[in-house]
Amino acid sequence: MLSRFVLFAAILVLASAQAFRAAAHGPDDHGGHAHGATVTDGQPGSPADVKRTVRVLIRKDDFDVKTIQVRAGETVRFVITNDDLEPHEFGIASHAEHLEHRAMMKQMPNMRHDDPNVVTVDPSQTKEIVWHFGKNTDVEFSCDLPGHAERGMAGNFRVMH
Ligand SMILES: [Cu+2]
Repeated sequence: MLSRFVLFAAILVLASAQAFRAAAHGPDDHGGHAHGATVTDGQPGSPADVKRTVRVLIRKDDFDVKTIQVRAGETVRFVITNDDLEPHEFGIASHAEHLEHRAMMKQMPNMRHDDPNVVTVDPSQTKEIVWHFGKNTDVEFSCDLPGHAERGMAGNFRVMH
């Protein structure tokens, strides 16, 4: 029974991780994507293209910012520091992708991320994401650990054209 559960869990993680990671592939991959209209129109950025750094502080179950303004086509370095006493995530994705990722994290609450668009940040730790924004305005950041976004640990990117 145990091994069957582990196998099932592994398949679930693989399937979900692929779905979430699809967010990182950029506009060229949209054709094969199953999310419909809401797909993150962005991709991992190159550090050489970074002209702006945005610092995000996590304290007491929340981010210190609720809206981050970016320009379409801009590459931004996010430096995320966790001043809380428990781990949190900072992830960049469309609304639909975040919902999907939250459902996965409910099944696998201990799963950790060091992906191009989502990182797990331990207490007192700082991590970075370099992200190149596309033109799509449906881009949000949130902590998708169980219950966190639902309690308000989420915010929007305002993509300026
Ligand atoms: Cu959190």
